[in-house]
Amino acid sequence: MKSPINIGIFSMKLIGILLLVLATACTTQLENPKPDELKLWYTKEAKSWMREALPIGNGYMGAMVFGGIDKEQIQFNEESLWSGGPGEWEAYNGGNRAGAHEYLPLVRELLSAGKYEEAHQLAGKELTGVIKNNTEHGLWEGYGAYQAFGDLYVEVENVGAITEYKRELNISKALAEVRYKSGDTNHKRSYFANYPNRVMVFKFENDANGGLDYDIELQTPHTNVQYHQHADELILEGKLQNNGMAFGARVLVTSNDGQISITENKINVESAKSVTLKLIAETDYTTDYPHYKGNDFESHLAQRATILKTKSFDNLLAEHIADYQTLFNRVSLELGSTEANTLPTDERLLKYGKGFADPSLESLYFQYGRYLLISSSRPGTLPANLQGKWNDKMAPPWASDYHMNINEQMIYWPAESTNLSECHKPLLDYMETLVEPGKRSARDFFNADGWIVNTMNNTFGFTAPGWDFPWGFFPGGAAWLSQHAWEHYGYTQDEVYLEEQAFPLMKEAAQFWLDYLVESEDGFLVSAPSYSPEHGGISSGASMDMQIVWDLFTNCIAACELLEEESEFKKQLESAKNKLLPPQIGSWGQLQEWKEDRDDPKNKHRHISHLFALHPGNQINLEDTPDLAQAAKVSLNARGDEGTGWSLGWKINFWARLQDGNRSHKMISRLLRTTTDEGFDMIQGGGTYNNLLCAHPPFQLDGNMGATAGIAEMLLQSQGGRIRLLPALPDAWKSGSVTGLKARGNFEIDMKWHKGRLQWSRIKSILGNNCTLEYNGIKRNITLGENQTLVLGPDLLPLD
Ligand code: FUC
Repeated sequence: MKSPINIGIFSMKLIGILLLVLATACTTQLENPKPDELKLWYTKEAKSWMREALPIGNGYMGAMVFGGIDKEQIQFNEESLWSGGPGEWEAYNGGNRAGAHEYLPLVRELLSAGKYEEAHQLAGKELTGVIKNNTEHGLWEGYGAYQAFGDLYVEVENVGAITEYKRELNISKALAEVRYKSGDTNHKRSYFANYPNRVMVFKFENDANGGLDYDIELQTPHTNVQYHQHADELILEGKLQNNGMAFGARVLVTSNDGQISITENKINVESAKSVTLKLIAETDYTTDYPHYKGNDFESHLAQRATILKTKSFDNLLAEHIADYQTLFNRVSLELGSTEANTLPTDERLLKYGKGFADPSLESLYFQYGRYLLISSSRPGTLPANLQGKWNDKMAPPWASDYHMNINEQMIYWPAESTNLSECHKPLLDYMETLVEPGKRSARDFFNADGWIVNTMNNTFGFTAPGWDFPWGFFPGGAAWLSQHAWEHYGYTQDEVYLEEQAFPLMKEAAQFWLDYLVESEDGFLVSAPSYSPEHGGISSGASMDMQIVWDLFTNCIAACELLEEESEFKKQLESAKNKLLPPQIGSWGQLQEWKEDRDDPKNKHRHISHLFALHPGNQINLEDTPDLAQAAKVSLNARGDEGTGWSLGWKINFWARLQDGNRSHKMISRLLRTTTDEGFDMIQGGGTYNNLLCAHPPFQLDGNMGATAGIAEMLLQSQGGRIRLLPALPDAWKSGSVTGLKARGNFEIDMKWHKGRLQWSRIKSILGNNCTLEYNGIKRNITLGENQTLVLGPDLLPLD
């Protein structure tokens, strides 16, 4: 018979084994997913810039790589090269029209009298911005446009038939590669954009006996330029014809084995097995209002060239990958893969468009959005514009500018939720540069305090309404941007930032609205005049204005409370907020786009501005305002499931907020439909080019980013003080996992689900904040210490 002690030891051993088994089970269960190789790849060289070339970028510069076999083309940009502004036109002053506000009372009187046509005429004439001349798309003199910078061409000696061609972009490393054989010779090329050293690096290699010849040439479409060649360097210097902006680029050429020589404006490398090119570029632009110039780019380029000569390709690549992955690797997403995973991306996209389920194409698209943001928006750079930093034209669509009536905000929607908070910084810093010119616009047009921006913004402080009233008038732009200032705080909880950067921006944006709102006959505060973005007519109190102002006032009040200050200002906001015209439900159950009930149920317009309160705002939600949420649904259904790229991107988010994952997924499928349309389709549109860039059409970055944000929103939501796990999981993503998504309050969340049901979630509180979690109707308050992690089961109870 065993003694009690022995039994004790025995049972302790048993418990130990059991614990071990359990622990092992948990470890297997909690193991982070191994991502598929995140690659876009093709078996042909790119012919089309917009549809096929592959984008790389370091925030400051962008490049499109074609992978041409005999002649490589690398088309590149530097973010500040813009036409227009004070250099072009001495009288340029951000589009402002001195004394315009004198017409404001009359416009308001006409509106009150119901004389909309006359109000529109007058506002169109007097409350619009001034540019030098009004010509075609993107050729707006004075306003200017983002400019193509140049092309680097490399002629490659190929001997024999070309086989095994492969062109790829590995977004796990932010590295593009081309490989092929010419005869028996293997060729390999690598391309990446290094942020820490602000350089683009390209390497051409072959294993031919005695090496091969490469001819390198730098070109620019600009005409006022000089080319110089030094021993191993191509130098380009120029000034834009349009505004005299000075710019320069350098290509440093190195080869361990080849003979480097110069002919005319080319560098020739003979008998080389390997050639490395380092490309740098800069301009004399600064963000300093009102002149926007004075950057000593020549000495910066010279200094950088000296440093770069000491850095090897391997050195720069290792540094680049480490830097990039610090951001990129924070989030992984697994949605399950199918055999389509093995196909080249263009074929895969085609198959997807025919209805073949390919969830890992969707997760690739999600990660591609993160890749594009990291590549076009890093601390110290300008924000990503309509095309990120990629543009091959002098007159790109919509000037490739900053559109503030949806597009620019959408580009930054995924910044916080997909754990790229640092990439949000350029937008927040850019906002600061708009305050001074924006105050001038508020004063000139509305005789109001505070700052505004309208629909279109350039790099030269254009903050006036656009020069055509129906699309150009949107003083709500700064208030909407202020949501970004607030959200950055919401996710990071950085109070120093809130006090020093966010609150001043928000406060001055709110000050404008305190001045601009007027009391309507029925006693509400409304905006007047007001124009629902690109979908008027002119009226008072269009819903989007009211919802954005509600959002701004709500956030400002919360900020005042957190900062324990500004009690007078806070009181003003509270009393104004109580009088704001609230969202209204119209005759067919819709959420009204205007104060008046005049929505057309057949209208399919791409802008769905009156649903701002549902997303990205939170004034309307399923729980607190179910009737309004239902009305938003009615409106959304009426608008239908088609739309331009960004419009579809927004619809993914709307349906996610309405917790209809299948409908969100339908929008993703629509967006990922393959297209070759490079024109301007303003109605049906939408789609994806072979390089996975979103087609408005034409290419706009917003659609990519709206979808990336939407996918995050389907998996995790944290608005309204609660963290919802898998709130809009579609049937198409039966099993999967995600790591590293961020929730407001500075939490990091990982989840794994199986057959549509959450298996576990892992929540980490970076700052030791408490939170409320919600899944499948269960709610639980969670207490966590600083950097503490908790693993929970589907019942939201701890697993370990
Ligand atoms: C807004 C939209 C257009 C386009 C442009 C860049 O004006 O209405 O669809 O996206 O921005």
